[in-house]
Amino acid sequence: MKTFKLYGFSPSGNCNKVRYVADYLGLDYQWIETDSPNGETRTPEFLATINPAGQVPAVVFTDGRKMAQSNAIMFYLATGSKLIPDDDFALSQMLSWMFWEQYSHEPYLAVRRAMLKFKGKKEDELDPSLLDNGNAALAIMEQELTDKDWFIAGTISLADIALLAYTRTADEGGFALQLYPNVQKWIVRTKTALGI
Ligand SMILES: N[C@@H](CCC(=O)N[C@@H](CS)C(=O)NCC(=O)O)C(=O)O
Repeated sequence: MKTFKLYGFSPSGNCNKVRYVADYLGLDYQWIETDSPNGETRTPEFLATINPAGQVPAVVFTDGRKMAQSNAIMFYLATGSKLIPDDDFALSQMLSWMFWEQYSHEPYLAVRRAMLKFKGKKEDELDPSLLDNGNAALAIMEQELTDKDWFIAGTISLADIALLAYTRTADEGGFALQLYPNVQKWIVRTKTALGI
């Protein structure tokens, strides 16, 4: 059994991804609320004992081992479960979506939301490329979901959970989810499967 402390900020999609997996798998963990926008991940103690990169999510296992990066943590927690396909090619496809999420999706959907929701910015103060690139990411998801319910292997996997985290809150970043009906249906499907 993987037992751990999960340092996370409740509104953060990156942190919630890990929480979704841990809850879905019924893992034994303690959530430690960590106010990242207000510097709680940048204290000398946090940097020295939890994550030298100064970010959440971060986990500390009961044996003292630590891990950061949402998608890596999810992968470790879910290893051996049905959230990761057995087939090597499907597993690599799952990872492909998870890398894409961190490089081509989260930097636009999460950042635009953070600017509006936590940094007090107005729409007209934001870099227009955030909206354009975020919509490009949503359009790719919409296309991918044209003829399937899940991103890979015909069932929910970590790819869906990684992508759900900031897609479900896209409206808070000023994105019009109604333009993406396949994505909207997939959000409901994935939330239902996770029981959230
Ligand atoms: N790539 C990282 C991103 C983590 C991240 O950006 N965490 C934010 C909260 S969502 C944070 O802790 N920011 C505080 C800071 O950088 O000072 C992951 O997926 O875990």
